[in-house]
Amino acid sequence: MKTAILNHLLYTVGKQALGATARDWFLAAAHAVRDRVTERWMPTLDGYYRDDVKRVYYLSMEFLIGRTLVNSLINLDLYDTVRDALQALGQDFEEVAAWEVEAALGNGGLGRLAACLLDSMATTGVAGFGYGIRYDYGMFTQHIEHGWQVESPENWLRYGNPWEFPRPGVIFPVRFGGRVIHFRDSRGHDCTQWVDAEEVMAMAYDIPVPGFGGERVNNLRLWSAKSTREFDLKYFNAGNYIEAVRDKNESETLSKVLYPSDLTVRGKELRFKQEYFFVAASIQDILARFRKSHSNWDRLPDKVAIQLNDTHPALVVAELMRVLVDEHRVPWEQAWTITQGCCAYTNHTLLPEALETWPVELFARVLPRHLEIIYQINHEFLQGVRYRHPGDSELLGRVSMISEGAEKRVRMAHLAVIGSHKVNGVAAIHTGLMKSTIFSDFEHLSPGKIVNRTNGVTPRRWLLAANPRLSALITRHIGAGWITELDQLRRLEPLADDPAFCAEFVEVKRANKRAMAEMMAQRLGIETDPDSLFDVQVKRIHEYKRQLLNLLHVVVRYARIRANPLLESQPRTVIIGGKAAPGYVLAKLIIKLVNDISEVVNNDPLVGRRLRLVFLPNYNVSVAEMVMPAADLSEQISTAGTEASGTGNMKMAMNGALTIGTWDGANVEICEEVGEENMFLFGLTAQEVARYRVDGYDACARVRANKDLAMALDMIASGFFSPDQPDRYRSLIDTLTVGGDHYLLTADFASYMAAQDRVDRAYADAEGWTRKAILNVARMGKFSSDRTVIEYARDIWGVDLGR
Ligand code: 4GP
Repeated sequence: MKTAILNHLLYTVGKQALGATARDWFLAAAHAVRDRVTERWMPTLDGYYRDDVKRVYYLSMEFLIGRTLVNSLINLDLYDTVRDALQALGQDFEEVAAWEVEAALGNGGLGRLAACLLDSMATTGVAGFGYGIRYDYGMFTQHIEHGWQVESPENWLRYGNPWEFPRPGVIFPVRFGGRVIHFRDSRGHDCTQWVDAEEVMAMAYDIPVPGFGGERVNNLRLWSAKSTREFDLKYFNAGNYIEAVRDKNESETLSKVLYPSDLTVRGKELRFKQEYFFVAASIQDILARFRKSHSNWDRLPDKVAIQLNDTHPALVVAELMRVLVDEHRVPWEQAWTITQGCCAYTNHTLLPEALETWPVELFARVLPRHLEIIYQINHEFLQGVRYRHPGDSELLGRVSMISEGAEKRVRMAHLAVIGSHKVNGVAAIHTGLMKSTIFSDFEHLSPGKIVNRTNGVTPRRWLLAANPRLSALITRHIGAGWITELDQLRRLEPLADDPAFCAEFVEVKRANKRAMAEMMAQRLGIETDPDSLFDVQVKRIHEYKRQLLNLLHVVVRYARIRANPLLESQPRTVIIGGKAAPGYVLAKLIIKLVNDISEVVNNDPLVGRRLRLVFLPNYNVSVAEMVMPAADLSEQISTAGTEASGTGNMKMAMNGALTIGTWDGANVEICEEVGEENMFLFGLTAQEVARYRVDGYDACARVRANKDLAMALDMIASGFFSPDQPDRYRSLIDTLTVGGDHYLLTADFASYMAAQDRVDRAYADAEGWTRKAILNVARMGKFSSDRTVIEYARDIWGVDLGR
């Protein structure tokens, strides 16, 4: 390994040991590791051909991968080897590894789930291939300036990406615009052609994805847009250099940047084109691979499963139909059976504003043939519905793929549902709500099509790699089997009553908190007490996730200390982190509020060590890997019925945090596993929320009825935390009062405060808390993404894993 690293330093990086920077060493080590990965990658792919296995294609606009070095080392069991080799070369492993820029090709939960599923497919033996976009700029970097979020572009490729293989030979044309012609060919067949379209090329970059144990290495293929003409000679010869490269620049904007919005961006033509761009390239690639060993199209669903990660790749349905029917002359009916047989769709959100629709006008201009195909699919689908439910024109209007209104739009979720053989939600409650709300008509029309697949997270990254202290402790006591069979953690249960184990567990948590405290001191200049309760809410900033409810608790806590400076209170460090979509004004205001409150609280001498509030800037995968192991309390406080699943809730509980949460998303199933006595559940249920919404709700009356709530809102609204601009938060606070409080913070406030009191009491009993924390870890086996993948494989992908 030492030689391999030195060789790469010299021959790949072009440096000598003398004069090499830590980044050079990182690049050299990464290349040496990539060699080992590649050695196992080729045989894996060969084996898939040889055995003609069914392949699973996971199409996702986002893969929030994070850093790769440590994860690869762990999956290949090379961690010690590389650490020692670097040490022998006079380099500190951690310092070198810290130079890796993370691949942040995603916004949040949906993108990180995609990355966890890739790891689990490679580990469990699914021939799983990711397809996505190689954005030049991933998720923006968040800076905090005077308390406000400021975004800057994330130029993650500046120093090259050592993990990828460019494939200039794997390049496909993707077309936009033009028009459709229908004609009869010489044999009298009706034909359709899409003509006069503009072309962009999609070029592949491959990133190997090693499974744990290194037996299998799968592939993630990301597409990058390339212009078809490097230079337009006509302009170039005329001396107009700018015109000559304009076309190149325009086509290449397609893969330039990730849209930095979680939960869908509305109406952006470039986004629409990005979606088609990666769909069209992926379908060409998938079919070319299939055609290498098959000539009968009917076999496609036996050999190809296409999973649509949300509706962003839903154009697959129309594109696959187009290619089969127009290009390969497969009869329509047969093509439809094939398409439905291949496709399945995962829904990640019920929020109505996040359900993707595109104007018919845009379709007609950019993808005219696809619009025709969608109309045809819709026509046939609606005929079937009309036949079964004669006279129910309202039903037809509701299930149609086209929404009528001032502006006609294509409902991408309907296209995905109708074109798939299975549709899934990501937690039991979410799937239930899908069936009873947004997709209730489809549930009646095709019972059994909608199924649940509760999310999971990979224990390799989120426990083994992120929390080496805890994983070593676990392995010492129950062996290493848990790494691939997370249910084995159950064997820790009896140890929750073993004082020696408990002492070790406490020591691990304390060490993780100390490391986190050091990081906060160093990077943010905020001193925190590692013996205080670390209360953590890290996720995208969104009204439905209710960071504001968390802040109301902090303000009340602060006011209580001020009102009674001698008050004994359980020391707390409240940590909040997350990015706001750049155009989401209220979310950005919430970040400013966190920083304003923390400024006041952290500098108030009356408070002492009893309370700290920290905003953690630029929350990303690497920061998450540090935070999850250090959390005592995991805040999962969305309005019931709004968080589809959540996965941060799983990561924190797996690392021994107790959850304070609502009856929402996967919290419900975490509770089933770990027991209600080991969590702090509060608030309205999803049914109650629905009833409040129907019956109407008087938020102002709620505020008047609760002194603490009224006081906290008043302090914020009157400028107590923003003396430089006293009315800064009036509009924000108005959303909770006169604005009607859509996310029902005021309704859940009292019950949240009561749950926080239970937290304090529980934490005061150190032994009792440790026991609960250990039981949380022991009972999290269900939330491995290996389990999730095995469930998808069995009933959605039709892949036999022999389990
Ligand atoms: C997220 C959901 O909000 C989250 O509850 C879920 O755990 C995650 O997907 C994975 O299923 N949705 C998004 C999005 O990230 O962009 O819609």
